[in-house]
This record gives sequence, C-alpha cells and structure tokens, in this order.
Amino acid sequence: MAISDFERYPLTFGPSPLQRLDRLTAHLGGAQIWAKREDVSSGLAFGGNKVRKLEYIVPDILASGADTLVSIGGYQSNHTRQVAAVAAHLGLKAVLVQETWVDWPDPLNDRVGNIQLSRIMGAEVRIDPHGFDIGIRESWQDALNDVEARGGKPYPIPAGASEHRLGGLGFANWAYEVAEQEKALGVFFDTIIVCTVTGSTHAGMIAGFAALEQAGGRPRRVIGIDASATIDQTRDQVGRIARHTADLIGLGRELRDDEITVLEGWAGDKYGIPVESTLEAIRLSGRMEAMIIDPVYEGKSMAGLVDLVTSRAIPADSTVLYAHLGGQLALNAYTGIVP
Ligand code: 1AC
Repeated sequence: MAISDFERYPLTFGPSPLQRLDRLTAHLGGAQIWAKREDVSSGLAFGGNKVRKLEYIVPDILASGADTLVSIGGYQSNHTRQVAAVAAHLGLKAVLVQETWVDWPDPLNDRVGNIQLSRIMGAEVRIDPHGFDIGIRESWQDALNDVEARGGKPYPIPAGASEHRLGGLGFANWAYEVAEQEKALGVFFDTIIVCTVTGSTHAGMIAGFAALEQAGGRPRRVIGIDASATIDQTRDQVGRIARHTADLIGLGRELRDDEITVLEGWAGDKYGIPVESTLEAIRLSGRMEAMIIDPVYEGKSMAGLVDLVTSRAIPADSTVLYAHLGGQLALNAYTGIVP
C-alpha cells in the first residue's frame, strides 16, 4: 500500500502554510530558515499536529461505531485538546485523562489554555495524579473500562495518537505535502527540525521522506529534538513507529538506524519545564518573527535549531524547515515566564 491508499477525513484547511523566517535567518547568519505552520492549519480549536494525525484515524473511528473518544495527556496536553475538538466536530463524546505530567507551580495550570478549551468543547476531563510517561497507562485503561461500564462504546486514542497503528500516517503525508510545496516554490529543504516526545509526528516524517527518496527524491535529514527528557524511551518509540509506518506505506525496505535521529540537549531535566535556552528561543521567535512558540515543545526545538545553525552543525548553505506543531496554547499556564 502507498500513503494515497489510506482514507483521509479532512479536518484541516488544506496544506499548512510555509513561511520564510527572513529576520531569524539574518539574525543567526547561517542556513536559510522556513517554518511549516501546523499551528494555523485548522479551524478546529486552533489546530495543531494531532489534527493531521486524526485525519487518518477518523475513518477507523467512524467505522467502529464508537460514541466516545478516550485519550490521555498532561493537564496542558495539546493532543487531548485536539481530540476534544475532533469529537465535538464529529458529534461524539470525549473522555480525557489529564495526568500531572508537569510539576509546574502555576495555580491556573489545570484551568487555562488547552484544558480550558477541552472543557468548553464538552469533553469530560479527568484530573489524575500520575506523573509523566509516554507509555500506555493504567489511568487510560480505567477510563476506557468506565465508558464501557456505563454503556458507551469507547474508541482508544493513546497519548499523542502515537501508539495508534495509524498514528504515523498524518506526518508521512506531511512529507508528500512538503514535496509538492517545494515544487511550487522552487525550494528544497535539506534539513527538517521537529520536536519529538511521544514520537509519531517525527516517525511519520521519517517514513514519508524515506518513501519519497526511494521514489527518486533527494536525500535530506529529519532531525528530532527531544523534549521528553526520557530520551531512550522516545528514541525507541520514534524508531518503532517509523518502521511500522514505513511498512504500512510500502517502503519495501527496513529503515536504517542512521535515518532515526533524536538529539538531546535542549529538554532540560524534565518534560514541560522550560530552561533558559527555551525562554530565549520563545523571545527570539516572538521578537524576530511574531511566531509564538511554547515552553514545552517548540521552545525546545527552536533552541535546538538556533544552536545547530549557529554552530554550523547545520551548514550555512542549508535550507531548513522548522515544523511548528501548535503547542503555543500551553503558554497560558506559564504566566510567570516571559519576558
Ligand atoms: C505529548 C503528546 C503531546 C501532547 O500534547 O499531549 N504532544
């Protein structure tokens, strides 16, 4: 099968926009930098990367006859907010387990930003005391059982939709979308920078770009910047999901280990806790480009980009595509950090 053989239920406006970041490029003085903006890709509750993943999962949801989407994340999960949005859009219910993934001392952490929007959209929000873990969780299994016990038909969507068997397809298709946009604009992105935590955004890109290369496209680097601070688990999950997705879209060969690059160094000690480089990246992106990024995901991947470009680990003749995944709503729960 190829990516085009999978059914896709449209939830986005169309291809997400590409934007040249000219002032940031000039400021860093090296590679050309562009962004692809998943944060403005959909009208469903501000969109984001999970909407794109859910486009490939919705046909399975509808075929299952489920009436309730059950998912999980931290209080400020972008993913659960997008599940709530898609549930509202489809006329389904949503039960969201919101674990205590981030020990962040903002008194409004469990009330503003993503979680507020999920409540507005009618989701049942369950605050849970468990800490950060990208794996499959008992609290989520309990929520699935509870929906069944009260006569509902749950549809399970794991954290970030990553461990879902179709979870990598949205970003495998992103690679094809980029290739089309490149043709139209006469540009080639030799390096992609993406934040990675639960893994399927990054993994899907790896599989999609590998398939494009297999079909005669030019090689490029897909660099994941870890924001989980549990690097071994994330690396393992990215590799596993990338290989599974490559298989689904008919790559016809095993992905090599050197195609799976997850770099550490910008996550700090804990998921969700910004460090100085995160804050500098948020300010830089805001002041140079009015591009708003967040302390959990894009602030960390932008910090990685800045260092890789200024150190010339990404050479000055490169053209870099930075994936903005739409994490910025979490800023509401970080009232103390900027400027
Ligand atoms: C970690 C999946 C993740 C979220 O928003 O919950 N990005």
